[in-house]
Amino acid sequence: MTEPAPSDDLLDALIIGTGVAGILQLHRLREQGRTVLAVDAAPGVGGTWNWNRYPGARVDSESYTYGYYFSEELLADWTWTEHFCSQPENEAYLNHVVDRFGLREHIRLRTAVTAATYDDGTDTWTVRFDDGTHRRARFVITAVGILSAPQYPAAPGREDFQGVSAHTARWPHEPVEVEGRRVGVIGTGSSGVQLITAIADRVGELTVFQRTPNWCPPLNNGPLTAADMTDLRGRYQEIWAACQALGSVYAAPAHPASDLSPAQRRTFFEDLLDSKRGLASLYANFVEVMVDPGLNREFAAVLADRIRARVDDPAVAERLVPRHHFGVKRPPLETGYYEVYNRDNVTLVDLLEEPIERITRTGVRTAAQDYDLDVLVYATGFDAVTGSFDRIDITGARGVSHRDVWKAGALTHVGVATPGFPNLLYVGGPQSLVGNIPRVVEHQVEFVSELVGRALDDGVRRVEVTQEAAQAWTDHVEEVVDTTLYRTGQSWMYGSNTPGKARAFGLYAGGLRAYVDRLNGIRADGYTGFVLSTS
Ligand code: NA7
Repeated sequence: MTEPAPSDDLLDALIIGTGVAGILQLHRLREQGRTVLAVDAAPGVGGTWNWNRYPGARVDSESYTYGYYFSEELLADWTWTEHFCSQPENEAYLNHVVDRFGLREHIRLRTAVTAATYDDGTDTWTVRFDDGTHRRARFVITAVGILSAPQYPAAPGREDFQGVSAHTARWPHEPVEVEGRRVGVIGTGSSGVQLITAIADRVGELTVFQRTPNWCPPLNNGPLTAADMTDLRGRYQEIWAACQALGSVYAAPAHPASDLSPAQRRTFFEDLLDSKRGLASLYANFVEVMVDPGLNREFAAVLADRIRARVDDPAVAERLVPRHHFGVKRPPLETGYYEVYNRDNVTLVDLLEEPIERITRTGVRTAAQDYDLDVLVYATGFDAVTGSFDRIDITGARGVSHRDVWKAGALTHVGVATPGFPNLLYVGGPQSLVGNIPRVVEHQVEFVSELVGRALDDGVRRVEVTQEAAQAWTDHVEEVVDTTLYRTGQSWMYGSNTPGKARAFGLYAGGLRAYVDRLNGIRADGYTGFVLSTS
């Protein structure tokens, strides 16, 4: 008898993606002794932290709230060097986790999934790769990320440009030479803000093409000493527990904003920006800031004053002051960003005044003029939330197309599965937390691992969610966000940055505790909204 070819071995699970979510999912299923393969298109593990290797890339949640918490030994032996670690440090950490837990032999890199098709007859998935091979699996678990399908401007001529060009989310492994060169950057989201700050003093000329200015609170990063790490290690459980409300170490004030006078509130806001770190401007702020337009304007006015104080040219400062409510677009966090615009070698081009007409052989043509460049960087973000799913041909039961089912926006039961796609489960996907992704992912991975483990042990052939359950969660996601100012925004969270995309909120604004309570309730009630079939 001949051995079956490896591609014919039926895996218990195939995981798409080896970022923060995929690595943890792989580890949990390996702990159960399952046959699992994780595949990734990238040349290395790390997902976001492999692809986004542009100068200045770093986390905007504290390193110690962004790492894994599943292993005491891992917490004890890893040392973070900064409050907000850089991309190389985070990539090294994720590689360390993969090696420490023996996961690398279960990972296939440089392997893009092109299609995944469910077979109703055998209740298995066939997953096809870009090298022409395939694998079959009982379960497919996507860990593809909600910010991983890079998006370029629709302006024509991108292929005409004769200089060097790169997208921040597909940054080359070999260095991109910017020293002394004329560099253009399109986009001023988190990636643009980080990159612009990192390269401004190295380039010859820097032209920043800004469409929408965003509110950028200070990151307030700093080094972590050996003593800091000893302190953190002693408080890891406390830190983890604090993160269970919002995914952050910060908590909103217990009293309402109206308890303070306007002058006291000003002092509170100034202190928030000066003495706290990272996304404290969202999480340690009054909850009403994301609900009450007046209070939001009050806080934004403090940020606006700071921009005007830091940027020498008043006309440039005005272009950098946003008009939308603070926080409805995810705020980039900055360290010296605004001072960049005081440099002689930096020009801010306001695309609201002079939109891009096309990319040319020599650079960027706007409605006003041609900008000649040696290097053109696209910091233009992602086809967010559903984009990385849409780039795979996923076909479920009875030939249903995943892309079609999500045409009007994601439709999931608690962000974990979609009706019509048995044995397809998501971690780190749509309709889960706004905020610190690893903190929600760990709960999803536990939920999915238990569900898959139970199905495999109990002879369950199909795990599906009902249309009613998915519609109810999707309605709930919209109801919750409609109580906040997010609804006033144009952001990737709504898909507004992708031309032609239906407007639907892709995350869950109800907080981590409410989300986890929902997951726990579903599990405790025997998987409400799921149908587990043994025949
Ligand atoms: P973002 O936050 O989506 O930012 C993309 C930026 O690129 C933003 O300033 C966009 O302006 C701009 N953009 C996008 N398309 C165009 C076109 N066609 N022309 C001009 N400018 C454009 O992506 P990032 O990578 O910076 O950050 C993503 C997330 O990663 C971030 O939220 C954090 O959670 C971490 P717009 O605002 O759409 O007018």
